[in-house]
Amino acid sequence: MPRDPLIGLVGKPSSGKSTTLNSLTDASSKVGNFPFTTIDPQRAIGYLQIDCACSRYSVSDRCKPNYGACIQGKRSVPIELLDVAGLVPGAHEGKGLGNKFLDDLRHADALIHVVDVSGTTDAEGKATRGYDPSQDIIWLRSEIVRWIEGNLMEKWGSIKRRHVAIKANPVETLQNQFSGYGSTPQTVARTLDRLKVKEPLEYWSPETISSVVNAFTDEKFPTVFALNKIDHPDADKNIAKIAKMQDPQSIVLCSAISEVFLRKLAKQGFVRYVEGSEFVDTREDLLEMGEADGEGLKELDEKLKTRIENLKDMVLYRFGSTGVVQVLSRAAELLGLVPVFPVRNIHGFGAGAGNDKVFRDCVLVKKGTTVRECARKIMGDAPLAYVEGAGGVRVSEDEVVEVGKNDVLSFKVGR
Ligand SMILES: Nc1nc2c(ncn2[C@@H]2O[C@H](COP(=O)(O)OP(=O)(O)O)[C@@H](O)[C@H]2O)c(=O)[nH]1
Ligand SMILES: [Mg+2]
Repeated sequence: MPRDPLIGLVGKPSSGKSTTLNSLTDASSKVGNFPFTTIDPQRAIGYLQIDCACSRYSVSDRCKPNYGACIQGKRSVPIELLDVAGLVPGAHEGKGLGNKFLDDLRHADALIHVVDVSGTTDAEGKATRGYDPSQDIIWLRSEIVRWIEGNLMEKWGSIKRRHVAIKANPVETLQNQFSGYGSTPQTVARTLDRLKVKEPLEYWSPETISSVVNAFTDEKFPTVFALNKIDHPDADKNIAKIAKMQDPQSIVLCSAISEVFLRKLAKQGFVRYVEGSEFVDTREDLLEMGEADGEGLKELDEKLKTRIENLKDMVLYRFGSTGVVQVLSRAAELLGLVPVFPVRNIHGFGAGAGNDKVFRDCVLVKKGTTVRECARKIMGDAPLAYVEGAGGVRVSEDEVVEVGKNDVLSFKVGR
């Protein structure tokens, strides 16, 4: 049964992982309650913003998610996040309990590497100035690769002998070793396809093994770089350097602390703030524009006013938002997550008789997931009679779900 996707936050100490996690999970009351908001200190539920199926069928006014929220077709879907703290240079050799933290990483489907681009923390997270954060991207990646490679090389002799003795194929042999990282045979097959390795596994050189581990790391842990602390004056030059090294698709600029601050002010009634947007309005702003809503907001003292103005200048106006919501969306994009909407009634999209609320449920699955796998994930082992898609047409269980295709499904149980 496919698990729910899990996104891991990695980064050196003090890069802003916990702040980013809080900024993504401290959802305001409009998002409603999810039963596992805090699972343990390292795990939390974030909200991924997606386009809801309700807008496609013009029923947004009746869209009432069981979990998360949907406002005019923009839906916040709960997604699990994991704060993988404690990664420092040397972690793969056990430094700073690094092995334990790398172990946590096994469960993640994608990573958000939170990078402190202010240059005010060194590789170990200690306060400094002028540190080059592009180094963090290099060493952190290398810790993960060396950890996986080390685990593999420890047993390479016996892995090889077994491989030859049972005439296994390389996918089987590697999958045996990589299943502990949550790999599937498909992950391993894609890794080997990409490299086009020709030699039989028993003759692989250390260089070949290294490139296999590198390619596997790319397949198993697609990574978004959250360049955090863009509110800091030294951030620009560091961002420029990293932008030259990395695929632009993998980079998102953010200021986690700004998002936390704005959400807090909104909760306390000082500003009106649309989470993840560039719009922050104070009482003064609203009253000036003749919006009576302004009356509902509290007065700001000079200090708060200045802080908000600075935040607008340094972050919102320059970058368009605090960026944290995009960090999560980008990770979901890399993973190719598809929102699937199970409904009981395929014509009304509701939960059943006498219930006019629509699209109560939404589950996130990885790209390439079949209708059968969705059914198992949602219905468990209940025997499936048939599946209906939008318009009431029968859908084959072998079909793959995609955004806009086979993503609204009604599972009919029975023999
Ligand atoms: N200037 C600035 N500081 C930040 C930002 N995000 C986090 N910090 C600060 O960086 C420090 C470390 O943050 P924390 O989230 O605890 O880092 P962690 O060790 O990676 O979990 C704290 O003092 C935060 O207030 C940001 O966006 N801008
Ligand atoms: Mg932390």
